[in-house]
Amino acid sequence: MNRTRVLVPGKINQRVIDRLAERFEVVRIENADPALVTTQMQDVTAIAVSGRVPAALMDALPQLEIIANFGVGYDGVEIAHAAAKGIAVSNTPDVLTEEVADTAIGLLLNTLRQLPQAEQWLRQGRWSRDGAFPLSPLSLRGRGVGLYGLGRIGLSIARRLEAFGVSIAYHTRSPREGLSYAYHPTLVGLAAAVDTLIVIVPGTVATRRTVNAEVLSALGNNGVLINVGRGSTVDERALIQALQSGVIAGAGLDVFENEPQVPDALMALPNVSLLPHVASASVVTRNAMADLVVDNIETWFATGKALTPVPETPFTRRAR
Ligand code: NAP
Ligand code: 8YV
Repeated sequence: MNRTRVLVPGKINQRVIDRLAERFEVVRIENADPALVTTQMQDVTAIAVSGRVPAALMDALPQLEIIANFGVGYDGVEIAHAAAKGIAVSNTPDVLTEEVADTAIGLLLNTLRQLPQAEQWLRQGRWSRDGAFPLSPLSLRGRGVGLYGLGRIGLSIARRLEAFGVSIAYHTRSPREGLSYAYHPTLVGLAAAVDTLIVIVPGTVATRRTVNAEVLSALGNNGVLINVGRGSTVDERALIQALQSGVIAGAGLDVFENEPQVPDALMALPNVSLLPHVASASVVTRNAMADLVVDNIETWFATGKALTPVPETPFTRRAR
């Protein structure tokens, strides 16, 4: 009997491949280029992906039913096209929430207290040679933290921040019920009210480059920007200028506009802490994400429903 074929464009966590191979025929192509789709791949009904799925790749696969995205953020998938074609898209919410919130707090402390630089000072023998590491100009003490995004991960970050004794405010399109954090209907209003801004919104057309020169200026010269959402949300050129000229005091970034490229100008700055998109990158959390990718595909074919479909594609298999 022919086994259901699942296409994997580009690299993905090995556990996804191993688990898929138990039940499906896995077909791999180097990247999401539709030109790599051969006539033998015309019966592919599912994609498992960590990265991009352009509209043209969907169009090259006439039997495609489901795209299972490795990651809660699915900005790499042309979602409007999938929705218009009746292709279900699933993502990996919840299983990474606490890990990403932990990393956001780590990045915040690294940025403020220069802990990576202090460790380098020790490792380079400078503690014994030159004396104590210089005092960090910035501290979390007395700060007001604003969350741009208060969904699953944003709320987990806020809960952690409560224990640090800082004030907490947020901006989203609609206020969340039952929370005591101050709500700001505009991003610039939030930035003006706080000195620390944590970005944890999805990368969408509506959030694109919304952290711009005006928002950074409102954050002020003691301001610190932390981005664990998507690089597309921040105007990177405006950020570099703001950091170079003292418009804000520092930044901690896990995500960038053009990953894995990080601008030299950003790397050269002493007042930034940079991570290579690792917020969910522990073995335990990536395993849970891999399992959810495969479980979505298995459940789709077994029951006709994805486990964690994205809101734009609430399809069942029969009613697509
Ligand atoms: P979520 O539960 O869907 O939360 C999204 C939040 O963003 C909500 O509070 C939503 O509130 C707000 N939001 C969305 N669009 C907005 C807009 N245009 N203006 C203002 N607020 C907006 O998602 P999540 O699970 O917390 O994940 C959030 C994002 O984090 C993901 O989409 C992904 O891009 C990123 N992420 C990054 C990493 C990493 O490795 N760095 C790991 C995991 C996730 P409203 O709908 O009320 O506006
Ligand atoms: C992953 C992420 O690094 O879930 C997300 O949205 O950004 C991260 O957890 C990424 O999806 C891996 O491709």
